[in-house]
Formats: sequence, structure tokens, C-alpha cells
Amino acid sequence: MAVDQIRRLYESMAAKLDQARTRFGRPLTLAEKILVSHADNFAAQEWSRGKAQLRLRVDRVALQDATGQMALLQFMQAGKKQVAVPSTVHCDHLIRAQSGASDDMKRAVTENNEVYSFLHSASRKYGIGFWKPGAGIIHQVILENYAFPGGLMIGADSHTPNAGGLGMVAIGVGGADCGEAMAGLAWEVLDPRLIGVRLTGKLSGWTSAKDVITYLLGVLTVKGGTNKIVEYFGPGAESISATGKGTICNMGAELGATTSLFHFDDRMATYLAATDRADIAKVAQQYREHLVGDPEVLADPKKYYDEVVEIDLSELEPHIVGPHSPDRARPISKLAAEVKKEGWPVQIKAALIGSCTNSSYEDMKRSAHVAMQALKAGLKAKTPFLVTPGSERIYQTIKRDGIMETFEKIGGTVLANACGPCIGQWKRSDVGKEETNTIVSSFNRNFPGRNDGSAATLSFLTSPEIVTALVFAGSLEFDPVHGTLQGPDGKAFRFTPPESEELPAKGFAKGEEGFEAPAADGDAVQVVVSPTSERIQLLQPFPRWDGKDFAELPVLVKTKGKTTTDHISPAGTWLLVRGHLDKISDNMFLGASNAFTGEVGKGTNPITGEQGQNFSKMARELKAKGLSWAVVGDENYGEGSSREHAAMSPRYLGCKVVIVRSFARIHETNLKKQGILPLTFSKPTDYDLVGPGDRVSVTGLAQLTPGKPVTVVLTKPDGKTVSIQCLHTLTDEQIGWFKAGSALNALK
Ligand code: MIC
Ligand code: SF4
Repeated sequence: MAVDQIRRLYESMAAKLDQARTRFGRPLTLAEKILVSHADNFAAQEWSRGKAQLRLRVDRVALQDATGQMALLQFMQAGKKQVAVPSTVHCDHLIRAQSGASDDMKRAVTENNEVYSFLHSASRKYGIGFWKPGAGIIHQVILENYAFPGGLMIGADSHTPNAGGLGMVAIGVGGADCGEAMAGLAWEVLDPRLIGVRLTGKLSGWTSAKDVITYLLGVLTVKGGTNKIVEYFGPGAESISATGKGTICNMGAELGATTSLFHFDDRMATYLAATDRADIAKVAQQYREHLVGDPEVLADPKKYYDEVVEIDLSELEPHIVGPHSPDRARPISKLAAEVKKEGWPVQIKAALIGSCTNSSYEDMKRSAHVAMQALKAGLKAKTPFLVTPGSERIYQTIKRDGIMETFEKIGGTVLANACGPCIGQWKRSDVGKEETNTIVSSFNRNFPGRNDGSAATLSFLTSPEIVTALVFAGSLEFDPVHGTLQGPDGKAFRFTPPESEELPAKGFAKGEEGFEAPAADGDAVQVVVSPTSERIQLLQPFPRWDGKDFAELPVLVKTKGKTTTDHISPAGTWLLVRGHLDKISDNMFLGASNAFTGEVGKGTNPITGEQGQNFSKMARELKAKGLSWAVVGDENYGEGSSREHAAMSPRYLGCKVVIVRSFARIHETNLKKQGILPLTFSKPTDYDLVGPGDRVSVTGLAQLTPGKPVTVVLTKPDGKTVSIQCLHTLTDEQIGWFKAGSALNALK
């Protein structure tokens, strides 16, 4: 957004915030200030944390090439000529990491030509900025170019909150939400509860921003942030760079949080200036009072936040989390004992740094500082080392400043500025498919199968500097803070804590930044989709609700334990068909654990009784017979990615209702948007009542009312029935989506 638009937003805030202080009868937190100043209609809006549905006007929409395909396909159905809010598309997810940046880029451009042409032509036509493949990862590019204090943004990617590092409310959503906001509609979200994180002390030594969030994950767990905003403040916040703040907010997605953000400070101003936005820094300084919490809130946070967590940065130890879940946290000093106890493979097979989470200049420089020490001491890398820079700017700068050379000297491979190994786009040949092995990275996710497509890979997440130190030990039992390694001279070698300036002294180097502005005359541009495309399929509207209750639906799958969107709709090679609903639906539930049989990705055919069948194949058979089906799930169902394929594929293959112990926020909304009924057991233990061969009936659908439970009847194989109560969070409008068959149908 141009600086005068931002100034206008800030100017308009004073009156709105006063109105809110009067109405709420109290001072405001920063998150509230931003939400209030983006209300579609403040006066008509109900405000009630955890209850009200907020209608907001967003400043910006961000799309990436994997989820963005569906977002644009849905936007196109709305029949608008141009997007109503500034929007950008970023080509980052589809680039496979195989043999290094330059070859990988060439391959990606050929391989994904069809998808890039579609995204490029649609961007040109509808007034969307286009960031070419190689330009960088969405969140890093947004931080460098678009994020600003006090703004409100949505993005079709769960790590959109990265922009909270610059004091923005930036929220990850499904593509349908983006499509609607781009079409000019107000955007809706549940009024979030607020977690205040008060930081004291100072980051120093080995401890980095990453440790704030990996520690917090251990405290709050992957469910702890659901429908909540995490707001960071306090005297310790100033000791964290803007990009470090970005890391913390980025990984707030792993808490399930709606978003995370920091109060505006000088570190943000410095970063804005270093990224050519000194003018924005200046206005933000001028309106600082609107871009931080009110003084009363800072003085007595417990009174204004629903929960408060205190972290003393001076006491915080470096942490490492994993395997398989980002909340399995402990200080690095405690890892060795756990490795022994659990029998995890000690040898580290690969070490990776970078990604959207940790690829700032500071991250790279601190890692290089560690690598330099090892080189000087004559240590050799014991583990392959892969680096993914977050953007072209970072890439060019680390190249100019000799950081890349250091990485190369330790045998590192610099990959393209893209998601690559973070999203299963990593072709590994060093371990067998089922071989249990250990990897460490500075990324944000570590679900089974996440990096290399193999569920046998145990992935641990920590800061980039710790990852780099581990390269020289090759062992998961090494603690770089307290431990020593043996140098070539036989003497013990101990690392000193990493050091780096926060920003490049010579400023950022610039390369081919890779931005393309939309066409001046969009009408003249044709969106390129070949009718025979194997990658893009134009969407057909889903059928309307037929007005009938759901009668005795077979349960296609009852999942047990963690069911992330990576379990429901895996990424990796499936990214190739993210724009093709029919084809991608072949991956449905491939990673899900079957509660009845213990199998992964397979189950028993509810009609024929055949065992070991693939879920998508079974669903297609049911669909061909005109039968619909249900899904039963566990806690925090749909955790992780914003990919709406995890809702669209079930919908497309005949799913009517998903009943779980609890939902992750984005996925629950995605189900609603696509016309599937999301229910939760009113008694979580009722999950155990659902047995093999049960049928599910849902009654009273015509009377579906906000806040009123619905009755679900389980019909057992012997004909006996059990009746249970389930809850839903549908609003009147969302009930309209359900009846219309999808939010998009309701819109038309
Ligand atoms: C992720 O980190 O899981 C992704 C890949 O960026 C996803 C988006 C996607 O599935 O395309 C996300 O976080 O939303
Ligand atoms: Fe890409 Fe990984 Fe970041 Fe998702 S988390 S945007 S896949 S780098």
C-alpha cells in the first residue's frame, strides 16, 4: 500500500479507537485496535471475544502458487473484472529441491509451465501483482515489501502471520476467503480471544527468536492458540529484530493461533527503512500510540488479555522440538537423554536452514558465524547441509557478503528461493522409503512425511544456528551450548555463541526481483487454461443441499490422533494437481490413521466389506452408487495448512458431515465454505461410541440454528441405535452456505 493510504488509515484510527474505548468501557490491546479500525461497520458490529463473528475490511490479500490456484478459480466464479483490494501471487511452493538453485529453477519453469501461465495470465487480467518463480517465499517477500504496522491482511497460507513481525494482523485463511475478499466482500472471522505474551530480559548468546516460539509451543501446545490472537509486548520485545519477530509470529500458526503480532517499535522502523520504506517508518513513528497497546494494558495485562504468559528472555534456553509434532519441546540440553530413552536414530542425515520461518540476514549470518568457527578449527561437516534463502534479496545479499561462500565451504547446497524441502518437494536419495532416520531443520512444520514424503523420517526443528552447529557433530546428542567436539588436533573444541548484525551493513543487494505488475487493460488479457489440462480444472458448483436429513451415512473413515491437513490432503508430488480437483482427490486421507484398523491411508469398504482399500477409491465407489458418507475425527482435526483441498476433496467425493472432538480454525471454516457440516461431539468421549460399520444420521437439519445442538444417531451393525448430541458453530449466514451447497453458491 502506498504511504498516503497508510497515513489515511492511521489518521482515521483516533476517532475509531475512542469510539471503541467508550463502547467497551476500557483501554485497548493492539489486536483490538487493528480489528476495530478495520470493522466493516463498527456500530452495527457485535463485539464479544470467542463469540461474535467479525466482519472486517482487509487491506491486502496474499496468494501463493499452490493454494492460490483454487483461490483464483473461485474468484473467477464471482464474475468480477478486477480485484477490489491490493493482491499478489507468489510462485514458491511448486519448485522442487533436487540439485541446487539454478537447475531446480529451470526444471520448475518447464514442469509447472501450465500452472504458472494460468496464475500469470489471471494476475495480469484481474489486477494482481505477480511474483515470478525464484523471487522468493510468499511470507518473506511480503515482509520485505508489503507488511506494515497496523494493517490487516489475509493470505491463503497458514504462515501469513509472519507479517505480525511488523505489527500487522495477518491471518491465514482458505482460498475461498481470499476469493471473496478480492471480489469486494467483507471478510469474516470469529472475534478472537487474546493471549498476551509479556517479554522481559534480553535475547543473548545462543538463544534466538526461534526459541521464544518453540518454548511457547511446549507451554501452549498445538491447540493452545485456536481462535486466539497472540500479542507480544514488554521490555524484552525490543531485543528482538523485526525479522526475529516475524519468525515468532510465523510459527504461531503451529499454536493454531488466528494470528500473532508485536507492538510497533524502533526495530520495526529500522527494518522498514532498510527495505526501502523509510517513509512508512516515519508515519508509523508519528502515529505510534495507535500501533501499540494502550498504556493501561501494558501496566496490567492480566486485566485485558484472556491469558498472559511471561517469558524472561535472559533465562530462555535454546530449544528443539520434534519429532512429528512442533509442540514436543525441550531445551537442547535435555535432548540427548530423551534420544537415548526413545531410541531415536542418533545420526543426523540432513540439516536444513532457511524457509519462510528463518531466512533473514541475521539468521544466515549467525549460522555462517558458527560455520566459520568450525572451519577455522578444521572441523568437517558430518551431515549434508541445505540452505533455502527466503527471497532473491536475501540470496543476493548473502552471496555478496560471502555468507554463501562459507556455506559452500562446509559442503552446503544453496537451493532456490522457494519452499522446496519444507513442503515435501525434496527429492532425497540417501535413505530408503521406510528407513527411520533423523533430520534437523529451522523450518516450522514436522508432521510425518512433511519434508521428503516419508513418515519414517523424524524431523526436529530448532534455530538455524543450532542446526548449523549440529552439522559438525552429525549427532542428535550434541548440545552446542555446553558440549565440545573433537578437533583435528585431538583437542576439545567448543563453539562460542553466534553473532551477527541484524541487517546488512552495506544494505540489501538487489538482483532480479521478479515482480510483474498487472496489465493496464485487463479486459484484453485471456486467462490461459487448456481444456485438456492435467493440472488445472475449472470448477463446477457443488450441488445445493436437497433439504433432507442425513440418513444412515456410512463412516468412510474414523481417524485416530493427529489428523492434520497433511494427513487429509498430502503435499509433495500432489502439489502438481492443486488446481485439478478431480485428480488431487486421489490423495484424500492418504496419511490418516484409521481408528478401526490402525492402518494408514486405508480402510474397510463400508458397502462390500473389502479390507485394505484406499479411501479415495472407496469414496468414488460410494459416489458412483449415489451414496454420501461421513468422517469422524479426533482432537484439533485439520491442524496445519490452510489448503482447502482438505475440505474440497471430501466434498467433491460425497462427504456430508465431519464429526470430531475439536477442529483447527482454518479447516473448520474451509469445511463450512465448501458446504460440509462440521460438528463436534458435545461430550468428547462420545468419539469412542463410533464403531466399525456404524451408520450416521443427522436429524433436524431444516431447523439448523446458530448455537443449538443437533442430534446425531449412530446405527450399529446389529440395528441398535445410539443417540448423541453434537455442537456446531455455524452462524445464520453460514447456515445459508450449507443450504446453498457452498459459500460461493450463496454468493451468486
Ligand atoms: C504449509 O506450510 O503447510 C503450506 C504448504 O505453506 C500450506 C499451504 C499449502 O498447503 O499450499 C499452508 O501453510 O497453508
Ligand atoms: Fe513454504 Fe514451508 Fe513456509 Fe509453508 S511453511 S510457506 S511450505 S516455506
